[in-house]
Amino acid sequence: MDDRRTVKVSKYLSKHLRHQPERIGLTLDEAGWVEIDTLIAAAAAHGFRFTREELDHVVATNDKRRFAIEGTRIRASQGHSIDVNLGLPAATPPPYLYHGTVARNLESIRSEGLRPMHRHDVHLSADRETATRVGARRGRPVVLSVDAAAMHRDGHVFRVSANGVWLTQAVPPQYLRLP
Ligand code: HQG
Repeated sequence: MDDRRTVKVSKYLSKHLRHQPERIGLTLDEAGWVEIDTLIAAAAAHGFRFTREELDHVVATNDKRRFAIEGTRIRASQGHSIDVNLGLPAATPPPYLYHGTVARNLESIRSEGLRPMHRHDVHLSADRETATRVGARRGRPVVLSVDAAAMHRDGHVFRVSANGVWLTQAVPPQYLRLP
């Protein structure tokens, strides 16, 4: 399976396991899971064919471990825009977390803090390198530090996805350190 094919299948999975399952007639359960056989059949019925072996390869080699398989089912580990309850327990964050963005968002972030925008939660990284990569998707990356310890002390809830992304509902501006 070449890299281009792997990325293509991965993007297809992201689209239908996070955002638009109905586009191929899929229904995810409330935690975001779907039977792998059902997914493969629905994709094929809508003109995109891939094998179980290809799916396993994508899941195993994905750079961000975006997908999780449990038994006969698969789900995206985070990043949904559709309503799912991942059932992740609340977790104690490290003292600082990081968020990668770009300069054009800073003014608004300075006044209203970080908001989940079209996703469920604000996504935060445990290290600056990862946050830099996240920001770089949109241009020259700018990395903000989040005083996660203070947020946690003040009652904000954090969860960590199966692939190590820290999630919280919003980050008010007073917890942010901007460049
Ligand atoms: C920005 C990818 C203005 C925020 C990545 C970001 C990540 C604001 C954008 C994951 C704002 C939202 C998530 C405010 C936030 N005013 N702009 N108040 N609050 N923003 O894609 O964090 O490849 O929803 O800075 O690697 O960039 O999909 O979030 O620029 O882990 O697996 O609004 O998506 O992973 O963009 O990325 P996104 P994100 P996957």
